[in-house]
Amino acid sequence: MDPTTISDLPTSVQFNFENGEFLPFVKLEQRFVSNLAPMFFDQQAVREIIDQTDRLVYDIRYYPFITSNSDMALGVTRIYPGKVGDEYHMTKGHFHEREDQPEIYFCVQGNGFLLMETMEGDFQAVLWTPGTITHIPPQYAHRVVNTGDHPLIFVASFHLSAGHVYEPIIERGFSQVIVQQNGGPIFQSNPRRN
Ligand code: M6P
Ligand code: ZN
Repeated sequence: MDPTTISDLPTSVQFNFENGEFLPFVKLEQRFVSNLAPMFFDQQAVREIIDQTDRLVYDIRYYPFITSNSDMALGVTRIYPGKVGDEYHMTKGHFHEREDQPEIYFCVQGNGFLLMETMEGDFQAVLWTPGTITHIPPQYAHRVVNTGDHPLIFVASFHLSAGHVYEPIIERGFSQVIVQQNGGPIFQSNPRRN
């Protein structure tokens, strides 16, 4: 990220609880269905969306609070409501490259689940409502799923040096997926693992 943000002085940004934006921010990333293509299990639904009009699934605003000897970062993610096939919109999900790096996620707005899973297969799902704050221990992959009708907004705090590892998620995904059935979310074992 932008090295010009290095500062050894206290730094604040102003967060807007209504829309999840904050100012100033250093980087905005947008992730469309095409960027997440391997993450969804219904590949035909993915292709249909990409062939028609690719759709924004979530965006992330970042601020790296880099000092001369620390690398704390802030990320605010907004997952827009929607589904790919029957599977709800979600983040890619990732492991941290460093095995000693946890993260804190704070659900500000919206409804859904935080999925966490270790390489050994310990799977945990936490129901998320506004105000839920979860500590994600090191070595748990983490993904947020928006099962509501409104944007799900969450604040993340992590070290930049933690790193992101996406390969295991691309290859196998989480052990459970969340799909809509009879108008509400249900968990199913991931068809990609069968
Ligand atoms: C949070 C943080 C970021 C992450 C983002 C989106 O803001 O955990 O590090 O990049 O969510 O998650 P993902 O990279 O899994 O799509
Ligand atoms: Zn993380």
